[in-house]
Amino acid sequence: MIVLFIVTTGWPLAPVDVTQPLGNNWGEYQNYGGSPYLHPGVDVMADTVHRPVYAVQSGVVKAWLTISGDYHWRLAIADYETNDSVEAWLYAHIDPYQFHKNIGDTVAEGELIGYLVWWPVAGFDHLHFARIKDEGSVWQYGDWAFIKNPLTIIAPYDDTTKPIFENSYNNDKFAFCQNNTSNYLPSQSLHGSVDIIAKIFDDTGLPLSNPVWERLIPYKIEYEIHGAENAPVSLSFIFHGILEHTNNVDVIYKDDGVCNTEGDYGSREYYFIVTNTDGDSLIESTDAAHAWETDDFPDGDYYVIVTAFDAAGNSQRDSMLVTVANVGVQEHEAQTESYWLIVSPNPSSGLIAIETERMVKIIDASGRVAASGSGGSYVLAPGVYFVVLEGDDSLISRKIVVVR
Ligand SMILES: [Ca+2]
Ligand SMILES: [Ca+2]
Ligand SMILES: [Ca+2]
Ligand SMILES: [Ca+2]
Repeated sequence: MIVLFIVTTGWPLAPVDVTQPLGNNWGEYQNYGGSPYLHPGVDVMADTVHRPVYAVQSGVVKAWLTISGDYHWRLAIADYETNDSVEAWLYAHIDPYQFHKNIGDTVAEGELIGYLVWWPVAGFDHLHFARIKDEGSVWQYGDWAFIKNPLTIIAPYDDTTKPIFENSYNNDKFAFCQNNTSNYLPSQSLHGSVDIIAKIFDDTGLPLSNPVWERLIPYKIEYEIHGAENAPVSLSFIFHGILEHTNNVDVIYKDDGVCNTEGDYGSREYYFIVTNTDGDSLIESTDAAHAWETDDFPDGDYYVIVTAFDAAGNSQRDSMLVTVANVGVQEHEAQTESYWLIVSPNPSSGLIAIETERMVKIIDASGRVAASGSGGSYVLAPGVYFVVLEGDDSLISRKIVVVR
């Protein structure tokens, strides 16, 4: 038997047992004029200036430093004293000119540790709050890892609203691009490798002085496709764990002249490329290679369905009817009947059917032959594979994605 202990903490601003409004979420797109990045924390909003900040957990102060001027001083409070790797809470935007804890101080849960700095954007006073990890006697450089979304630990999190879908492309719910390009495709004639883009935001249900700041990213997004062939539910993104905040922003967010993702004080528009996933929870550069491989789906009508969740479990789904028209591919297959190679479903959850009149090899991502034989059913572990016709010098192949 596995017993799972879930340890929760209160909030770092009073009242600590009441859900506080948020102004930026974990992994949220940010661009204040430099390079875009993923927000490595949650911003707990303060309705007045100089609000007191309280430790959510006992520990020892390992860092008191600023990453930029007077506005960006931060405390890192490790769970316990050690020079080895240890998890900690990060409390940023602490006023350096008022009382605050210092390196080496031990801190009790609920203890006052400092006061929020007055923020230069009126009304945006906030605590940048994150779960981090580092090692050493003193953490001098602020080069720690951002390891966990605080909303997975903090309680209560009484977010009362569902995520909201907005139109991504004119009056259409979703937008469709040739994989990793800005070549937008009409939804009535999708073909080839297609990225699906959905515009989504969430809020906590708690008002802020500027409604733009209430627009957060959701916690989790999934997509699926239903029609003559189905693509089973696939995890697109989940914003709960390790965040490499300067990497792979463009794997998650579409940002071009049509789907123009924005995240600053004046505008927050989030366009998610829901097909950029291998199905796992890690956001990697290789995820961008993935798309809806429509040539594995017979021509016809399909429902594209996207579901978004917030960290409190509220969910919303939306769908759009589209048409696959792989005209060129079909003509090619009709002319070369002996070269038929149809793989379905794709992506699959493990069981795939291969239609071909020739022998095939299934090759995994490291180049090993995972299976070989004639047409029929194959069961594959999660991963990316290529099916190739054996002995074929014209290189007819299909990529298969098997998700958990
Ligand atoms: Ca919500
Ligand atoms: Ca933009
Ligand atoms: Ca991944
Ligand atoms: Ca892609």
